[in-house]
Amino acid sequence: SKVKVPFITFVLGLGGPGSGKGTQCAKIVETFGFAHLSAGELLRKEMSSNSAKGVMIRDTIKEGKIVPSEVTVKLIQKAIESSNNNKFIIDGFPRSEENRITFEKIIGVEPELVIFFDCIEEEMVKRVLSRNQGRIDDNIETVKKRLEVFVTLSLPVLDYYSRKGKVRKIEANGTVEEIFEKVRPLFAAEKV
Ligand code: UP5
Ligand code: MG
Repeated sequence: SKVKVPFITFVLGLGGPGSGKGTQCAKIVETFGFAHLSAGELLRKEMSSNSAKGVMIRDTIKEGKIVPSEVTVKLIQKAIESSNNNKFIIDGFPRSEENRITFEKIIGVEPELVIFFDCIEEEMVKRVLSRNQGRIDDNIETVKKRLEVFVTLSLPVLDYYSRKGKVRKIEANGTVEEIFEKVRPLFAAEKV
């Protein structure tokens, strides 16, 4: 069953671990009235339960791997359906072609716009390791695995949307404000 909202707008915020997706999406929410759907946050909330599913999610995140698509898509679907908003910025999803295909099958809507936060690896690693919020995947071993998964499984998703003309690449190495000044005009230009 597809999501029951008639006029729904999706923007995707994609990029490697520590590229600043969460930070920039929060500013987009604040400035342009979107609802923020962080796939990672939804999964972290779900994993705090000690159910079998919670344990599976925890093990997957600890390994820097991708949680089965149905699990993540269902969480996103629930969040959409319980929101009053009709504009959503999805942060950190889809992370693989399989994720994307499952999402399109279940939700049935394509994104208007895909923002790619393109940050150099050294900077991403530095940011993640200095975050200090107790995330089980913020250690050097898991970060290396997250980077590898990003390159092998997530970049093909960006290639797919690039071929459809939907990707806007933002150079994401500067300060939070500098980066947001490059993000801001996308929303005026695309009328989203
Ligand atoms: N920071 C941000 N911007 C900065 C700047 N310009 N200058 C200096 N510092 C900056 O930023 C990271 C840190 O850097 C923060 O401390 C921030 O203050 C600072 P943040 O905005 O959090 O970056 P973000 O790209 O969101 O980094 P995050 O670590 O959240 O990215 P990941 O993609 O690794 O994490 P996510 O939560 O999306 O996924 C985690 C795991 O969940 C995945 O590895 C995977 O195992 C699982 N997952 C799935 O399986 N499926 C999904 O669909 C989603 C997640
Ligand atoms: Mg994040």
